Amino acid sequence: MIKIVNLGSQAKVYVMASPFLSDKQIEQYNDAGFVLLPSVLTSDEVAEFRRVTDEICAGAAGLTEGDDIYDLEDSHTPDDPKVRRIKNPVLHHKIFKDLMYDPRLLEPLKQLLGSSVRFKTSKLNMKSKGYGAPVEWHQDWAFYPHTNDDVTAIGVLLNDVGPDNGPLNFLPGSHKGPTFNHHHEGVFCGAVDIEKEGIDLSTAVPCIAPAGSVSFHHVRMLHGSDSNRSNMDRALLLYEMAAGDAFPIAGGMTELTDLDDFNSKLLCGEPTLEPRLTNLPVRIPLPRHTDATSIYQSQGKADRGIYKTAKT
Ligand SMILES: O=C(O)CCC(=O)C(=O)O
Repeated sequence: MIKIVNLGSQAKVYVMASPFLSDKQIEQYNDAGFVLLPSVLTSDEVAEFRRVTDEICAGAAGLTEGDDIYDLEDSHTPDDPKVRRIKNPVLHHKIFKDLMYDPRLLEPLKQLLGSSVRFKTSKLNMKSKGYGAPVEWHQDWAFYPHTNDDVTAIGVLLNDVGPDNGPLNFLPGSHKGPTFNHHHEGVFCGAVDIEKEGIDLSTAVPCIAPAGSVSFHHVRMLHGSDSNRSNMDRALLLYEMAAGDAFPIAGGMTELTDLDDFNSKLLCGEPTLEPRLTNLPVRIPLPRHTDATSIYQSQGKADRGIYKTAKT
């Protein structure tokens, strides 16, 4: 991997940047539940991701409701399109698929999950300036428990992220604790009642970093993000990844009826029919709101959030 370091005037030094995590970074992931790698993508690469993203978002003009590609903000109208999320962007442009195989993401991933890694799904949360919706505190594990928790989310920042444009917040160490109740009135809503559970968020860490930075957060980590009331966009590309021997217990991809499809999602390593089982706290994310197709919609079913959507 070659990184160009500009020393001013005309001097440039070419440095071989290792894609591998240091022991300290691995320790941080294991202890805190997340690790942040600053400026992994170049500014040209980020610009290209944003160009493609804008191109896809332009397709939401004229829509009256969300579909297989777009999750729309509550304030969206056909004349004033507002995309909240591009669903599974790897299906919509090659650039998103190629990045999963990039050693700058794949090598750290293998260090965290092992030599066999399966891609689950992807999403691109837009959190646009002025109105981008909040995501209430939750654990991804509550949505898709597996036979073991070698499951992680990779976050690629497509904008500079500061304190005001809705950074993702992590609660360090929470990945070692309980799986919190994500139900409201007996139905899965995908949000934790922070007050009722007595959770102290005072040590939460905002994921603040330049565009092109990459985070990895553990599937049991509590996290959430506020509405974007600033004048700076905050698009975040997320990939959900699992160790090859982590089999879904519930949630997305639960039925596992198509083994070829399941195995085709391996980014590296060999397929197995032998799940690795670990003794972990699990809650089943059922029953669900059948009319809720995204985290925003299911969280909207319960008035238990600490964030409020910005008024547009
Ligand atoms: O976009 C965000 O800030 C939150 C993302 C997240 O946690 C999710 O989509 O599950």
